[in-house]
Amino acid sequence: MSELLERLKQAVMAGEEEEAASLVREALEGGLEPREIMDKALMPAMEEIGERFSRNEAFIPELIVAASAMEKGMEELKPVLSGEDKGRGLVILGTVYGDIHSIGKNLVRMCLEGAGFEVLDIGEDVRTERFVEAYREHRPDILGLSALLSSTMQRMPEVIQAVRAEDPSAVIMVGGAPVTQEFADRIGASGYAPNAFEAAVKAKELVAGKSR
Ligand code: B1M
Repeated sequence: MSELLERLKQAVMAGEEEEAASLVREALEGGLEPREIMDKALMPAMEEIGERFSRNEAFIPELIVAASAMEKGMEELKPVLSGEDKGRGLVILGTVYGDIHSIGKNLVRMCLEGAGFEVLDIGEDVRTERFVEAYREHRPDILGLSALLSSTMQRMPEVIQAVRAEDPSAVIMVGGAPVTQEFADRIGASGYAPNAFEAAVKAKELVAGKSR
């Protein structure tokens, strides 16, 4: 199996979409859990391509094709992640303004849906006013903010402030590679999760806390 995961990692890094999808199917058929496939092949592929990018050994086009292959692979995980539970509540999810990274957010969406949440994904590069509008219109149980850049994570406090001006009890969860628990606490977020699987766990805790 580890050889299969290594091939999957290489396929994602090379941007081979069909190969990535087929290897994810093969891994699932072989009995691997989605989390293992994520942690041992898909995530390491993105980390390695990101590191190569930092060293000027890979460039934006390579990042883009790797991202597409990653998304293709993730699509195969979707049916397996979707659970039977429904009706845990509504989450509005978006990547903050100035940030077009979508993969992490999409994976969080899939895991939340799998955990029984309805998710309204309002996309990437979302302006603060748009978060407020969506919050006002739908009154979600949780608002989820994602950021992948150390510059754009600085937008999060602004969104939290604006949404809390609308509803002081708004429950807001934050995450993304540069975001930490310490940062989340400092900006007054209600919750933080380091990855998509933990995001589903944290979201359940947050709605349970709300109903007490
Ligand atoms: Co960009 N990029 N990128 N990029 N990119 C990073 C993030 C970077 C670390 C690469 C590097 O330099 N090593 C670096 C950021 C440095 C920093 O600020 N700290 C970077 C940069 C610099 C840039 C550009 C500025 C490059 C340029 O143009 N010069 C540019 C910015 C564009 C913009 O947003 N304005 C840019 C562009 C891009 C692409 C468009 C080419 C592409 C994105 C394609 C897409 O998303 N559709 C891209 C990619 C692919 C990456 C890397 C390689 C991979 C990101 C990814 O998808 N990871 C990334 C390097 C890396 O991460 N190692 C990099 C996989 C994904 C599943 O993980 O997104 O972390 P992640 O999500 C996790 C957790 O963070 C968490 O759960 C997810 C799943 O477990 N999580 C949450 C995420 N959101 C959450 C929300 C929650 C809870 C948990 O609650 C609501």
